[in-house]
Amino acid sequence: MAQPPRERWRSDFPRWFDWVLEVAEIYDYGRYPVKGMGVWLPYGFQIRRRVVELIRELLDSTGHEEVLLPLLIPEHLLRREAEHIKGFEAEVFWVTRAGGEDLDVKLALRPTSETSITFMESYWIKSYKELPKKYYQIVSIFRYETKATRPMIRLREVTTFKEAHTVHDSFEDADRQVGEAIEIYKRLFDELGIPYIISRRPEWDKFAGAVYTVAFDTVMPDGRTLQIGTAHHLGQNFTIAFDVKIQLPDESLDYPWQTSYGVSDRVIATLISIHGDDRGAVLPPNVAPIQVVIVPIPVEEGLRERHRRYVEEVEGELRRAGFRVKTDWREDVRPGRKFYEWEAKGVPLRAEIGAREVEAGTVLLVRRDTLEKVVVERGRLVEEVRRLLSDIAENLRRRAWEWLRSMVSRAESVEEARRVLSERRGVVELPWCGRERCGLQLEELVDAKVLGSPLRPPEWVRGKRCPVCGAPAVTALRLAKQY
Ligand code: 5CA
Ligand code: ZN
Repeated sequence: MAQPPRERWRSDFPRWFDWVLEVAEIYDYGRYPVKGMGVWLPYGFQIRRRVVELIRELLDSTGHEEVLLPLLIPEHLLRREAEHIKGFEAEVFWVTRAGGEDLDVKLALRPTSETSITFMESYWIKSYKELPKKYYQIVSIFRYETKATRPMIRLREVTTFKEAHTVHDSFEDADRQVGEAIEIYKRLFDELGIPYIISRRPEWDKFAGAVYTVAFDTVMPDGRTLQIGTAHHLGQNFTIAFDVKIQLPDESLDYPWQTSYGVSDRVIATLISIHGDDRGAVLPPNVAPIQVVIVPIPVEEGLRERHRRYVEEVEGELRRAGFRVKTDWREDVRPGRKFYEWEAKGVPLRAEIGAREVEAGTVLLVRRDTLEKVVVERGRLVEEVRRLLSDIAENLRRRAWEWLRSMVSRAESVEEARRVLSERRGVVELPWCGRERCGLQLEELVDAKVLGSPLRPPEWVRGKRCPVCGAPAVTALRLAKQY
């Protein structure tokens, strides 16, 4: 079988990403005969499982309760909140027939679950004493995306959609919850070494039905940004629409406040992309299905038995120490070919064991992130592997943050912003008067999309002026070429 060419990680990122998903056997995309829907392969599924476990740990440990709601939402529920359906109308998949008959009530494949969970909350929650209440589910959602679909990044079936839904007895408590969501996502992304920028989305780009939206964006290897998570303050919009009332301490009834926040397959797409290189993926050790791959280097006939035993001992020792290890014993594949495959799959450490290692009582370790080689004595193997894996995690995180920081710049004029974004993309911050009209015009003039503003107005805009209207800046506006 002919090998696909190695794509260039930075200079041709979309093709690199397609290539890596295939060569590393992570995700089969583009062959299943429904557009925007991919297949998780065994190796990819294991990465996904570890990311999902991390998300569960973070949510469970902060008082979130996992639930599971139906996939189908009847049309009248989805239409109940006016802004929400306005925003999602064009993206909904509908089930209109069943058992050979037209349905009386059209059923939507959930595009997200605010409507169905709020409907149920009207039965579940009666008093402020039960609040705050935090639910989440990890499910597939369906959106008929019209922008170019992409594996994991823009799907029509999002298979790893974690949506959290919370209920509160005041606006302020919901506000605080958005803050908690931000802290949880920071921890998630930090665990995965994914760098991020947190912005308050502008009014014209908030979630359909939200009071405000806070988003996490990252900068992909080609300089385009990707939204990797969002948290929304929903106010009382949904509880009023669904007539959910709770009793307050003074015994009066009022509509509770809600938030929702979500992440998706994009998180996995990002961790694969951001740490990669021209050889393929480089997986952070905490989610790598295999942390150490042992490649036995063939030896002469006479040494074969000893060599086999030595390799098995090394494997056993690492396994007992708790590492995820695999020995690639395939006899019909040459070591060089094995290196290539395991590098593409992003295994953090490779252990080579040949005659030299057996004779000297050592193991040759090769780091995937730097390709550095380290000769380690058997007696210090476990300790050294532990040190190297944590060093790799740290190095990936540091490298990724350096990259992101290098891709965020400030500009004071439209021309400057436009030039930076067309030369190297990334994110540009401009002083902004805060007016929607100027923001929308900046998108046109700079030829980029608005990410929003920092959560607090930055110092540096003080005394600066909006490049569109010349009024004093109240905050900064971030613009980027987005995925
Ligand atoms: N109900 C809210 C909170 S869960 C919600 O649906 N928010 S969202 O629309 O912003 O989606 C949450 C996250 O899912 C987004 O931040 C984005 O990272 C991811 N996402 C959205 N659409 C897609 C898609 N078509 N493919 C992959 N990921 C997506
Ligand atoms: Zn202005």
